[in-house]
Amino acid sequence: MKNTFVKKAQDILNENFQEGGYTIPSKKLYPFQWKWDSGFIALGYAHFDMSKAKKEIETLLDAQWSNGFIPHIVFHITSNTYFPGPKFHLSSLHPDAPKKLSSTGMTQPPVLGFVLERLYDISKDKENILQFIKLQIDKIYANHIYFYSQRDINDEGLVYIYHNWESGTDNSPLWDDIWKTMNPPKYKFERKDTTHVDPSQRPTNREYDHYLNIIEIAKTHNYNDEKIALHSPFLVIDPLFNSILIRSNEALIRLYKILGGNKEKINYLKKQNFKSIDALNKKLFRNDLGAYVHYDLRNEKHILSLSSSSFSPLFCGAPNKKRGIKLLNTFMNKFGDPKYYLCASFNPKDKKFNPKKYWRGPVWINLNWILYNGLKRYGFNEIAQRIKDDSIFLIEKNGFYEYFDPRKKISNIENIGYGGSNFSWSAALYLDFLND
Ligand code: 2M8
Repeated sequence: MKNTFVKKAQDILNENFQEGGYTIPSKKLYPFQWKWDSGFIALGYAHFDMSKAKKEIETLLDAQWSNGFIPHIVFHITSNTYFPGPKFHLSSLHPDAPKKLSSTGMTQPPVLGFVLERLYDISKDKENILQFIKLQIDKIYANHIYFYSQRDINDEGLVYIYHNWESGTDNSPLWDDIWKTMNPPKYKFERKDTTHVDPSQRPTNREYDHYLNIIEIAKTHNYNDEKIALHSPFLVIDPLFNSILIRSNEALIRLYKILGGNKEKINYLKKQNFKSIDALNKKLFRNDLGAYVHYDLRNEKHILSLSSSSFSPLFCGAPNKKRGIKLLNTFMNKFGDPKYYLCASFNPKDKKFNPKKYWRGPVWINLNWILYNGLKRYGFNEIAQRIKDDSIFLIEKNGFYEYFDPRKKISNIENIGYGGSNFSWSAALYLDFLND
């Protein structure tokens, strides 16, 4: 039985693989290359086709800007099934964007460091994979330098995101109060996502007005980081984004050590990680909530809601053992109710929890993968196993969907897979879960 699902997962990845050497997240709904999707996708390929895993990373890095920035979508082709496309984003406004490839002017969580490390661990031919790593690693290092030099405006070791699409957790209720501080015009545009997916599972048009407005502001400043930091109405320190960066720093340190030499880079990354972990613990942990929260840098306040991102610092080892236990207790208390599959993307006890809507409650396999690895790192094996079992169960019962309803009570009655079908990172991480 398992073999059927493994084959299906491999088929999905192969079918979503494009001539240009990259994999789309899902047909029609997401017809380009996405940054953090590509990282997770490479982990899936690594288990059955290492050359495609490498290609995925190479193609993404081809779109890197000369200042080290890596964009969140690379528009290798044109497509009329997605909005907003290259003509809206206009990455060419930034002087460091490559001329040959258009992209967005925003980024996504920096997964490539830990992805490279996992490729190394999975690969049976260490010499060969090290050659590949040697060719790519400095580009990822340059990306981390970009973050710390351009996105850490208080020089505190924590980097900001300027758009909800940079978080990857796009439509989370976390951002609702920020939308209230804005009053964007009602733009005229044609949504494409809602022609592929039930609109009740996607953001509203008004929410899209906010998303587009932030991009318009960034475009007025030609995507200049300093100006964005001054003018963007959305400026947030995200625990998930920063935990991923810290975890990727850690991975680069290990890989540089394996490669030999590179003393300065190793020292820089170590220093940076020390500072970042300290700042993450001091600035983002709320003792009263027993978890990490987002910080709204523009409005200078914590965002006091819990989401699956609140526990992501386990992934980078930021909490000490005592705090790790506290975090686990909060997790179990708010998200661990046995009537739900793990892990809802937003606190099921919060009135804004919506089990069907994109990032406002459903289970996402990539967040599950991050939490699973974080929990294992602390020896919280039982709950880690529950996350893994739930992820595998949801996929095998419903299909390789983009997200899943966490409510067990409806799972026997209907298919609870939502959003895009034959979704690449669900397929890829299913393979990684099975091979762990
Ligand atoms: C979703 O985001 C895109 C914009 O980036 C969209 O809704 O159009 C998010 O789930 C994001 O995290 C993901 O990378 C992307 C492609 O799977 O889809």
